[in-house]
Amino acid sequence: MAFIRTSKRSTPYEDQKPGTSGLRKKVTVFKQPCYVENFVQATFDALGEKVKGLIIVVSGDGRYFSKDAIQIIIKIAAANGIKEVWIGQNGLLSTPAVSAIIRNRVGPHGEKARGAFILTASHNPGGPQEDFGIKYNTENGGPALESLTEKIFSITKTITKYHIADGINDVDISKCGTHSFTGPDGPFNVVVFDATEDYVKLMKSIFDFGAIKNLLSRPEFSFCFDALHGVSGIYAQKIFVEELSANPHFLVNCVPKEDFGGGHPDPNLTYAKELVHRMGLGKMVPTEKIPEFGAAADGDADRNMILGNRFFVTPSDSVAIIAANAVGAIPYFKTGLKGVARSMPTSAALDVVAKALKLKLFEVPTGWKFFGNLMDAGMCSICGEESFGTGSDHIREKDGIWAVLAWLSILAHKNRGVPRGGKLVTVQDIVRQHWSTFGRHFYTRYDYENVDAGAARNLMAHLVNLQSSLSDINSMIKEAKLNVARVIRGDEFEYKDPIDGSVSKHQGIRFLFEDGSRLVFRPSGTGSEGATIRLYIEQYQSDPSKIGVESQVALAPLVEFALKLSKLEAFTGRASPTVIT
Ligand code: VG1
Ligand code: CO
Repeated sequence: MAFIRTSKRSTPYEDQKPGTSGLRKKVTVFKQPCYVENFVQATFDALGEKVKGLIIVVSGDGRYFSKDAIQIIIKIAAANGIKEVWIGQNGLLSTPAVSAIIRNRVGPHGEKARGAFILTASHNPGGPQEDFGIKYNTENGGPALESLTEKIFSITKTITKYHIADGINDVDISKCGTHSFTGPDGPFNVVVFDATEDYVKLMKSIFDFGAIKNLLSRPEFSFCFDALHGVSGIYAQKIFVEELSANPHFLVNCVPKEDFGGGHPDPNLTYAKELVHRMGLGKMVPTEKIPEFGAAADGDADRNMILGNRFFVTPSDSVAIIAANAVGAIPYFKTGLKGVARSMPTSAALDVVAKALKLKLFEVPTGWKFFGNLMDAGMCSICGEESFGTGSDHIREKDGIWAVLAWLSILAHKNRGVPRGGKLVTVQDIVRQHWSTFGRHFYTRYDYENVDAGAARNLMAHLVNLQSSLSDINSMIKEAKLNVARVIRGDEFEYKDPIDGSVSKHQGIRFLFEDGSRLVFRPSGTGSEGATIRLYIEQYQSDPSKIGVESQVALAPLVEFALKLSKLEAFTGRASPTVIT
């Protein structure tokens, strides 16, 4: 079928600035005339001449409005000289699967995709009144770096036209197959393929599926995976049930829904209610037997939460434990780790492991894009964020299902000597063992969602001012008899990328204490409305007699101090946070 290229006039929007991970707004905002068109055209303009003849991937977590956006992007891509658009069946691909496809999938003539539009607002809710998002990933499979997103943003502010194919009708993305067209730049194809095949192949090359299958077949082992109605469900079905023969009853909410069943597809103790209940961590005691292992992923399947029987593993501990056990338990790492990395607010549990294993540790700002250069340079194998993000250099995104397979591998490894029917080493045993070897980093995060934007700015300005009055702060600690150590430093985190030398400033306000404790404040860059303030609180404990204390109890003095110091309630009018992790 032939099409022609037409250029349509458009007027710019002022608010198309990509945040921590792409452009995220309410669906109602994305539905404004030319809103999607402008952003997509601006991305092609920012990439410049090199878009001609490229293959790009377009898909996402299946949230409401994805199908409309896919059809628009196909037509704009065709008119901009893209050669092929690769789409997961039904427009579904998890964020990690997109990254894997860019890096590994090869077309019939040996060509690879060089970029992707990922349609997701990740852990934010979906539906007509909720959130949508578009994120551009580049040829290494990772999110576009700030240099590119800044360029896209500046183009969106002055854009006057976009190009669109005239003569391409909506493409049927519900069936696998190729749709061929001819345009002014030559042939243009839309290729629809199975959404799971590339990712499943990659996972099989990383993990020992035989060992995991053996663990899952043990009658004394049970598992519960909750996809929260996000896209991870299709991968869970393929990998856990079809490849690893897990009992299908181990999976819950594994059919993707456009509105995620009305919930937040956010794998934490507040939003993953059903799983939290099943694992015995809710207010009610479950009537069914509690599984040994529980896990959840977010809407686009790049986040994960790991639970044991009545036990929560903090994401900061999770990455440290994976790093400490990777070489023995996961074939991909058998020759050793190249280095490890964490985002700044993530606890230092990983630092202690890095020191013991004599590995280099990198501390980067919040956002997975900052790990990309380190991995491309072969300096980092495993990395993580406190926000339920864990992953490795197998791709350039965090990876929820990978994290679950990593934990299953560690469980399989620790239980390899336990006879069938014997008492299993549990998730809790593994974590407690880790704490007794490395010490424990008590950790909590308070999120204040949808705070007035002006109030949030004033709060941050107040915190910046406090950095120059540490002696006053320490007198206050003394006078109020707060049970916390002396503050020795207050600063704003700044990062210089060791590979490309780029500098990222204002990445969070830190107060560092004499005993290694930390308080971090930063505004979120992923919200779609108002401002979200995050407060991160951490304290290290190496005394074995104090390691078992309840986390919120251990951290109470620091929390009290953080709220007093920041005057958070006075600034925001919030007496308590929206979510505590
Ligand atoms: C949050 C997390 C950050 C994560 C980002 C994207 O960003 O804190 O660690 O990388 O979300 O995750 P912010 O700026 O709101 O704190 V996802 O799963 O939403 O792509
Ligand atoms: Co996500």
